[in-house]
Amino acid sequence: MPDSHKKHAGPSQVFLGPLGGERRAAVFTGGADIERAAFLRGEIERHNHAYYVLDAPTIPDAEYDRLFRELQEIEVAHPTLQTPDSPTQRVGGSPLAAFRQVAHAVPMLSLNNAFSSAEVAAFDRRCSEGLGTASVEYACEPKYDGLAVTLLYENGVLVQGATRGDGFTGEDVTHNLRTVRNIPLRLAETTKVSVPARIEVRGEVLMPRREFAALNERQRARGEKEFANPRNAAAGSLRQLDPKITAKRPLRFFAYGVAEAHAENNAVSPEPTFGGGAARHSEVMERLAVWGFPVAVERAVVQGAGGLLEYYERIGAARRALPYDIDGVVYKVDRLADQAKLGFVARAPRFAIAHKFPAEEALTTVEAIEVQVGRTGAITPVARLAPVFVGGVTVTNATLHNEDEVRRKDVRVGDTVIVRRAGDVIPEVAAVVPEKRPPHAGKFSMPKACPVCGSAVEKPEDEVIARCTGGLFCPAQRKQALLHFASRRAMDVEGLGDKLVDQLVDHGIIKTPADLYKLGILKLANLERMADKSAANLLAAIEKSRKSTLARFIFALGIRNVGEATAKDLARYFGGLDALMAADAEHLQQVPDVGPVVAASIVRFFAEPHNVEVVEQLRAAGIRWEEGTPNILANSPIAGKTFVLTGTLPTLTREAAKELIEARGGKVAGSVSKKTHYVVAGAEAGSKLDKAQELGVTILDEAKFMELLKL
Ligand code: 5U1
Repeated sequence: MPDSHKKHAGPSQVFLGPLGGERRAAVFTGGADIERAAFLRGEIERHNHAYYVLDAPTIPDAEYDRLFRELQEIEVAHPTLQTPDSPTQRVGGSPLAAFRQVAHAVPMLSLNNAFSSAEVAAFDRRCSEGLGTASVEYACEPKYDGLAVTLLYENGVLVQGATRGDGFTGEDVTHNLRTVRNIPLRLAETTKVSVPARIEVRGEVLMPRREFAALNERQRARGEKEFANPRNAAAGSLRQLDPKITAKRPLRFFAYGVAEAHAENNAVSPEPTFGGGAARHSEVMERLAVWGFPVAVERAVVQGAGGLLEYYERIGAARRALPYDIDGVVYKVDRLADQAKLGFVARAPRFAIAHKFPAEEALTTVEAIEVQVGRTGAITPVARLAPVFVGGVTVTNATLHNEDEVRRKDVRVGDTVIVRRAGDVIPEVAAVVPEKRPPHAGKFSMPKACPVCGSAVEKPEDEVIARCTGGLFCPAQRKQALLHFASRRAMDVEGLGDKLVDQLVDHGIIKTPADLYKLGILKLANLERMADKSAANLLAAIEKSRKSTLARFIFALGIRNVGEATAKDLARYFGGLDALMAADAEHLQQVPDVGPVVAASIVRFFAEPHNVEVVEQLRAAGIRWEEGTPNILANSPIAGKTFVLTGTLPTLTREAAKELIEARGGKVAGSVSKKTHYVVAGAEAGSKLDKAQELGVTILDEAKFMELLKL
């Protein structure tokens, strides 16, 4: 988020001490301040409009802040100069006790829906027959997935804002709507279109997707309830009694029409003028934009059913790229006189229709929570669902991402959940409906063993993903493991690519990389698109790979966190595979650049008997390399171990003992703790010996010490 956004979004961050007010009071010059305040209001709103409506900031943050602060100072010093359309009102005033009811002078109707091309064609037919014209022009725009509101302006100033409610009576949320940054508090006056004395503008309040995700992130960090979707977040934010809370929520408004407009205030005109005689809905939208309202840039005027369907396809394809959620498109007969002619049926206009996209969210129940093992061993909890039609397909599974996510959303077996499938994204459980939880709904726990191969499941503390540790053995990871094993920088088996691996694994010919070395021409010849020559080439490449290097072999095993460079370091340090396999985490950390995370991965890999089995099979298959000269530390039994020396040893000085330890990769510490591995005690050992006994640390005399060092 750019800084300017934060700044414009939060003038409440501007601190104004009492001093500011006093200072202004001292320089109050009556008329000059009135003029200055009016000028500042105009300037600030102009910059707000540029930033929030046009998406084109016009001044640096610091300058915006300066103007804002100056206006605040004038208003604090002279409260009578504070007007309801002042941008300082956007930070939210005092909380309300309850919402006042507002009767809508013009009911806020709902739209009929169309779910298919046939229904759209029928709508077009009804319109053209009703109007007696061969072809009708329509104004089209996205259907925002937010909350409908109505805004009343008198003499260009926002005086009331209300929710739709039941369509006839809504709630007065003026205090909250004033905090929505892209709602004009005063209509822009231009020479192009005069501002009507009284006008009621209708539109939708919503929360952009990205801001919604950030809000949920903040809610999560504070341990507060997250919102299921942007629409719920927008609704929850608008129905706050405390406008200061609403002011902090990233709400946006889009205007989609005018309910009524009158040239003169309080004139009850049966023929709304729409601010100076607009003849078409598309012109009304232009005027709204001129007055400062945000309107959809995606709007268009099209001809007939063909034009409508093309528009639907175009917006549908662009849907995911829009910054906010839409649930369809709206078509309106463009000419206002034609709208009036077609009129209304029941509670919906005949001249408009909403063409809905397939719903992206639906309710269903969780029948089970199981886990799925991915190609890399990642274990993902998956909700098995009662089949539900969502996002245009029937969904029976939804990802729960990881164990933390299951806990955070508190998803349990038997729960009713909101499932979301947006675009081609994998369906996910967006939220649980807590009121519908049955008694004894089953909690999920991560299995200890991989459901596919039975190997141990590990989840390092600082990671979110649990993994199967049987990388070389696990059928779920077979293809990935094999491709990696054969890759150029690993065992370099030329010609063993994706398609071949798919066939070899799918036909059950290869289960582990060791099976590669058992392949014969007969097995290969039966595979698709495998000519004799290719089969012979592959066998030759496999044969060639038998002679390799230890570093390549270590890398080929696919141990998590062990890349090519680490594999080389390990090979150089240990010189042979047995020493590597026997090393514990402390010992492994003696290798340059190997830290606790890498060391733990290596230990985990060789602790899994399935992996060791495959390593042995590979060695038995005749893979060989020249063993290097191991680092002196590689076979040291004390590498990585911590010693404490106390008392006088019979022959060794303390210095000599220290040198012996350090030369073998051990460390010498000054005091005994739980982390001490050995205490070497001589005559007149003091409190360190007592402490070692207390903590159960192994105590060695000089002879045992020398024995340990194999001296
Ligand atoms: N975009 C849009 N949404 N929407 C909702 N336009 C629009 N128009 C509406 C409604 C209820 O009603 C008018 C056609 C009266």
